[in-house]
Amino acid sequence: MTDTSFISAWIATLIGWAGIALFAFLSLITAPLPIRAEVLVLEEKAQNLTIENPWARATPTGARVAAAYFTITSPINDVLLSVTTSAAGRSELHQTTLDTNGSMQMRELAAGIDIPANTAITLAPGGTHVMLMALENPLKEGYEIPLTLNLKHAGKRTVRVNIKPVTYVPGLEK
Ligand SMILES: [Cu+2]
Repeated sequence: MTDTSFISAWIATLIGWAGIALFAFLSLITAPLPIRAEVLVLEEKAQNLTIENPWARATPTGARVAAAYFTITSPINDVLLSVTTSAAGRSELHQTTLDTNGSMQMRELAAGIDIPANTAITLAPGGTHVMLMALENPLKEGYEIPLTLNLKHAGKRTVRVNIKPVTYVPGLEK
């Protein structure tokens, strides 16, 4: 093999590799585009979700836990993945259920809460709720606390939770 044929073989190899790299790069930037566009449309639609009537009961002095509720409606299928608030050390999504002995149990909804399209999902006492644990301060009637909802498609939404009287029952407004 002469020097020149060695060099031209080497250049051919380089061009070959460059071609593969260019092809890989092009398929990387072009192929996912339709998928990405679909996600963008989905996320844009998801922005029209509404969160109504966020509320929580006031807590008695010394209580370190509370529950928060609201009604959420989304134009697309979405998932409420988690919630956070500066008012509590920890916040979880919970489901209240009756066990076989008829006693109330709570379990964490680690996978979140499904929000089917165009269906109002209401978190309420005795059902699904936001569990606020390690409260920084008691929740005082007439005050508000911020609550940030983290949704799969709509992203993060912060609402202000109204603190209702400790005896408040939804639907029995006084
Ligand atoms: Cu709970």
